[in-house]
This record gives sequence, structure tokens and C-alpha cells, in this order.
Amino acid sequence: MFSAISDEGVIARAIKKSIVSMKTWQLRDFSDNQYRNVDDKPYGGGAGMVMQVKPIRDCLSTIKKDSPDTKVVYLSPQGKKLNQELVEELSELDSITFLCGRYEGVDERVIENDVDMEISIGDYVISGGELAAMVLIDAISRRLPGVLGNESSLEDSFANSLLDHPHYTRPEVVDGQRVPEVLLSGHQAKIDAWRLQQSIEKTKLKRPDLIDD
Ligand code: 4G1
Repeated sequence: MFSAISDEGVIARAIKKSIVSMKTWQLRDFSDNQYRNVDDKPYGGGAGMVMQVKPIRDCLSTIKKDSPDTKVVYLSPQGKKLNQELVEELSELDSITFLCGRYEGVDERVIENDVDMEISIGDYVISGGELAAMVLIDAISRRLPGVLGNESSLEDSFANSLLDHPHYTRPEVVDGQRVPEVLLSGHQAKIDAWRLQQSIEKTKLKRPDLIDD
């Protein structure tokens, strides 16, 4: 799954530049049976399966031989909700190990003893933690020095509290819809003021919660 971000785009370039490195582990390689199971039925009954402690602990021990100080982050709906502030905090860490759940998730004793931080990307049901881990890897990687070129306008001082202003590119007219005149004026101070005002208006209209926060 992780080749989606390691082989293409911003992260692939960051890896080539040795700013980021990524390694994946297959928990099934740490199974103790010939069928490579890593899950079992829940105590107390009910539907679904639970990921067992032993393969996860053995895998984390292997990882920590190379990276003793790695922070173990479990992606889960019970975690702290991800936002740009948390992304920024995580981008200070040298190494993060993302533990990704499947089925009903991991045995609670893993969370109590082996996990440093529990993070959620939002309140909806998904099939596994891998997509959530990729969201974090992308968001964190683009914050690292040297990863972005001059495409970093999204990361300016308003990035946390306001939506971006509207964007336009050629041609000037599409089916009678014109680009706002101010953007063609060449008057940069006026353009900046218009963009800021648009950001504020759009945020009030579409995401008032960002301003209330
Ligand atoms: C109960 C959502 C279960 C889900 C309530 C955000 C979701 C990982 C995340 C689920 C997951 C809600 C996330 C649910 C996630 C084990 C395997 C848990 C997948 C799993 C709202 C399934 N951010 N979900 N359970 O989706 O891992 O990081």
C-alpha cells in the first residue's frame, strides 16, 4: 500500500534527497503459525477479530534494535484528532513508527504498554490504519526543510486558521466567466489585500468553525 506515497510525488523526491526514509514491516512475518495469522477472536464474544499482542511486540522489538528512540504512533479512531499543529509537533521527531490496525484493531494491552501516542485522522469508519498513516507521512514530510521548493504558499502564517484564497489560471475568460480584474492589475499590494479578504470571507462562509476556534 505504501508505494502509493514512496514511489511518486513529494515524498518520493524527499526520499531521493535523503530527507525522508521509509520502511514497512509486514506483521504476518512475525506470526508464530504456518498460516501467518496475527488475529484471534475477541474475549467476551462478538463479531470481528482482534490483532494479537505477540506479533506486534516482536515486530516493535525488531524495529527498536535499529531505532531505539522511535515514537510508536497507533492510528485509531480513539486517538487525538489530527490537525496542522499536531503535524508540526510530529515533524520535530527523528523517527516515528506507525502501527496500523485491521479488523477491530489491536489488543488493548498493546495500547497500554507499547504505544506512545494514539492519533485519529477523523470521525468515520475506514478498513485499516494504513491510509491514516499515509496522511500523516505526507503531512509531516512536506513540513521538513528542503522537501518543498517554492510551492510552499500553503504553509504561510494563515495556514492554520484560514482557508486559502481562490485561484485562477489561463485563460482569462472561460464560458463568459472572467478572472477577477484585480488579479490582472499587476498591483501586488492590492492583490494581497484582495486575497486576504477573500480568505476571511470564504472561511466565514464555508468553515466558520475555523474562526470560532
Ligand atoms: C469505531 C478512523 C470504529 C478510523 C468508530 C480514523 C471508526 C485510524 C483510523 C471505527 C481509523 C469509528 C482513523 C473504525 C481506523 C481498526 C482497523 C480500526 C481500522 C479501524 C469512528 C476500523 N485514524 N479504523 N474502525 O474505522 O483505524 O486513524
